[in-house]
Amino acid sequence: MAELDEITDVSEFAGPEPSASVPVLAAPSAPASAPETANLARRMREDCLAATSSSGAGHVASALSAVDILAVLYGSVMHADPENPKDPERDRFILSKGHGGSAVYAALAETGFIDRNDLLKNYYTDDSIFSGHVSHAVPGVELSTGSLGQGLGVACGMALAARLDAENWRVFCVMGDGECDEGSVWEAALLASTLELDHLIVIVDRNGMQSFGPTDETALKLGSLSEKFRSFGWAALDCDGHDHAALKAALETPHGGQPLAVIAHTVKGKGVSFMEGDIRWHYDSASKDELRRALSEVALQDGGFPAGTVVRAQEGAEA
Ligand SMILES: Cc1ncc(C[n+]2csc(CCOP(=O)(O)OP(=O)(O)O)c2C)c(N)n1
Ligand SMILES: [Mg+2]
Repeated sequence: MAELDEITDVSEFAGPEPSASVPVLAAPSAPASAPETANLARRMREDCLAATSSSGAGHVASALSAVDILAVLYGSVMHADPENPKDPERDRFILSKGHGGSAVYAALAETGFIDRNDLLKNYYTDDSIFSGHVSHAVPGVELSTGSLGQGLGVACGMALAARLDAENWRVFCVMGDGECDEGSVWEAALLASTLELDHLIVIVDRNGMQSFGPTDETALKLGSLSEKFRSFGWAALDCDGHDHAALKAALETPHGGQPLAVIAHTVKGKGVSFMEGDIRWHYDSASKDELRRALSEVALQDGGFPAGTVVRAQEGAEA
């Protein structure tokens, strides 16, 4: 914690100075294109890494796994207004795998709901609203989670509320694949299809790992989750959970009369070579040297724009 100021200034790891025509992330009313959501994802990865490393928090790999899903949701798919986080018309988002909360905070910070410096300084510190498992004390967060298997039931309730109020907003719920070992997930899944909750969209972060290792070897055999959801009366499809165009297309698949499940195939720790697929990073946080290496890798993943461009533009640098 003593070196917070150094660590939270991720711009030192970024690329060249921004050019005069800085592309700034589009407002939610004008959905971002694939390069812009790629750029959003890169900035989110920087934030997840910096926040978890400086605070000594775990679960960085779980957050990195879901970053692309959240970047597409927040940057391109969901209707959500940072100026009005309680807008009754907003789409609702639940991170049911609440241990990956730093990814939600990063999405909220990088789309203007919360202050990024506040997040990086206070994440996982005593009395902070930014608890390691996602908290609804943070503006833009609908539901505190952390005990796995609960988010989908709440998402069903929200989708039913929208139906009863004749509202058009949707509910997006991201779950872990290990989380699908919980019986409550499948009880809620049956409820959703029984009630034909077609405003409900689940995205399973299918990284093939849970807390002790591979899902199918260290816990229950999950097999094909899309087949399972279909057999439970859902529309369901598989996609690459790091391909933004594929994710967007999957999330916009027509599914009239049925809830939709997108099984997003991901890599735990995605974006940092020494974290990818290594169970250590379910628990561990990066040392200062590891953070430096991780950020320098992530800085190269900028969706076609010079690394560091939008981070500095948002921090008020003159474009
Ligand atoms: C009900 C419950 N049981 C156990 C845990 C402990 N736990 C935290 S993360 C985790 C693994 C989750 O794996 P997965 O859902 O695949 O998420 P990933 O980190 O791979 O994205 C477990 C078992 C918990 N949080 N809640
Ligand atoms: Mg998993």
